[in-house]
Amino acid sequence: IFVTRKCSEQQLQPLYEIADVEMWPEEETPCPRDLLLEKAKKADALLTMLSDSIDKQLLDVAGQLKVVANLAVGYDNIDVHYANDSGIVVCNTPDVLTDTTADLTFGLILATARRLLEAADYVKENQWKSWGPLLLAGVDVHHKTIGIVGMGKIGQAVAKRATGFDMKILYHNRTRNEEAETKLGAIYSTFDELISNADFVVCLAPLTDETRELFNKDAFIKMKNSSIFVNASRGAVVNEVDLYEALINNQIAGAGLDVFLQEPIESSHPLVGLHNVVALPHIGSASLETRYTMMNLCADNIASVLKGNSPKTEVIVK
Ligand code: 8YV
Repeated sequence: IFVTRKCSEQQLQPLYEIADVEMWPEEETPCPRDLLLEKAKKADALLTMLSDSIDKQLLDVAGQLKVVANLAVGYDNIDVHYANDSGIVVCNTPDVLTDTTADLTFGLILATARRLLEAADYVKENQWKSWGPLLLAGVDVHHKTIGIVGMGKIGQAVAKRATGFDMKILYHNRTRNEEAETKLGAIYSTFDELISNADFVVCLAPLTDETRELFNKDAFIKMKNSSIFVNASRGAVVNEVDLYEALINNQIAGAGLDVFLQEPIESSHPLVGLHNVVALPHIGSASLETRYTMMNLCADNIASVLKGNSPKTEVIVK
């Protein structure tokens, strides 16, 4: 079993009991492609990260591979069709990260609206010399309208948090989400209705052909000048040049971003330099509890497949 990033051995214990486990020893540096290809040739199982491309080339050389367990709910780094057709099981980590990612998304909403990072820097940089009535005044979150694009489990968990802030909830999704409508009062809207009426436009949709660059110049023009855009799904759902233009031309008021087109980004990235952008290093599911649980689930899934049983959370695409 090859694990492509340093993980907690304790959480992967079930794997050590059934096979030889090899782990790329770096926590923050991805396993080089050449090494990954070499390891894939001899592996029965891979425990992978979003930064590993599990494509046709890799799947073709992986002669004895039975299962790929991705430490993420998203699987846009994996050619699942091809893996499924080749008889290789693909697993992800849904559910266990829902609340943690929703907490972070709501944190981004609050941080952007209430200028929390600017305010914290203000204190750290010793600029706080007196008080002013409009000093670092942001905008309210409570009683505003949130528009959630992608009402899956994480979207619904964000909507649940929004009810605690007495927000009006609009949502857009491929299919209607009855539970969100009946339990949380979420109102189904077309994409255009949502983006033109929401104060906070929050994207939690997976990256697909339909969502790639969904947030582009046309979309930002339709959004309110006072609106804040929040993205905790995938960077590629946004055209980043168009977002930058929308922010500097005051077409929208701010952005809270946990994800980017090419990760990691550098501090010289144009969006990072804007005062009204809160940029985070893709930490949606990054609580200790959740990351350990995700590792446990990956280990459990791999062990099940290698023992000839069904994994708990398999990804099958049609
Ligand atoms: C990942 C994520 O866990 O689950 C996802 O799809 O984007 C994150 O929660 C993280 O990027 C590690 O791969």
